[in-house]
Amino acid sequence: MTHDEKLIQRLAEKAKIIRRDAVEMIWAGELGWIGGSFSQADIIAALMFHQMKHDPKNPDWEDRDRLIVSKAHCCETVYAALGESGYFSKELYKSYGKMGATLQAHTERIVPGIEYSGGSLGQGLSFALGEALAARIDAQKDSSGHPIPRYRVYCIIGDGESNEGQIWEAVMAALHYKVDNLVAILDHNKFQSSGTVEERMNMMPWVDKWKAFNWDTVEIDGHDFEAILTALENADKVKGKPHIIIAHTTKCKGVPSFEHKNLHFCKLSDEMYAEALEALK
Ligand SMILES: Cc1ncc(C[n+]2csc(CCOP(=O)(O)OP(=O)(O)O)c2C)c(N)n1
Repeated sequence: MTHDEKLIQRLAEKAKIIRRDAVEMIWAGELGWIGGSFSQADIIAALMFHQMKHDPKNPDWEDRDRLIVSKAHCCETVYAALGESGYFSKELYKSYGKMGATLQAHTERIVPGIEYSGGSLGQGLSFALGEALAARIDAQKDSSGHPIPRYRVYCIIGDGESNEGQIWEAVMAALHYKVDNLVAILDHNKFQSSGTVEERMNMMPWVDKWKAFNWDTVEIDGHDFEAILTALENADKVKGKPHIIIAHTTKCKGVPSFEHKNLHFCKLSDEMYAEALEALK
């Protein structure tokens, strides 16, 4: 263990809060993406409550680190992390998914703190690459004349989403431009909307694929804060290439009776709502 136990506990508590708030949103909206939103919750907590430099009072601060959630359907834990950080009032959760509401079922840039409007999968990594390249503009230079990027860009992609060809175009381009301030995180929860990733489009072995593209590649347990923090910190140290963290996760993580089920886009019954709140007390 290299990280302070108190830090790990604080992040675990934040992850629980954002899962609980996500449940309230999905309950209020009568539909939601519980599975994929919960699988990425620990990663989101580590990024937003520790790793990233950002300022809820100044969401457009030019030098902020960027979080691009390419699997933008999994919006509830992202909104919950923003609300918990103070980007907007948690009152907004009550209108989640309603006609005309700010918080819709795919992230949109109208929400303070949201960097990317998504929904059509496969495009966020390209967007993140553009943001990462932009961080070199007007950047200071190191002693050998290389630009020191003004911020880092984190991009969460899905394993089902990785069927999209555009992901792999971005992978090639990011290496070509040696974009080392770009960290992609694969939420490898083994499911997509209509079944397992393996049965829909088997892309194994994942690690070999990313390594073949010469990205700095690491494979971790995406629910282990120690592992998440270490991977994020190590990514800062490797220069000259982009980084991929292949995070093994569990769809619906956090509510034991939901785990390993593909609750992709679903309505919570009264019993499920009660079970979720009980598990996340
Ligand atoms: C271009 C495109 N094709 C299809 C869809 C429909 N769709 C919504 S979610 C989803 C599954 C994505 O799987 P994954 O990235 O693994 O998401 P997770 O399981 O983490 O929710 C699909 C195919 C879409 N939103 N965009």
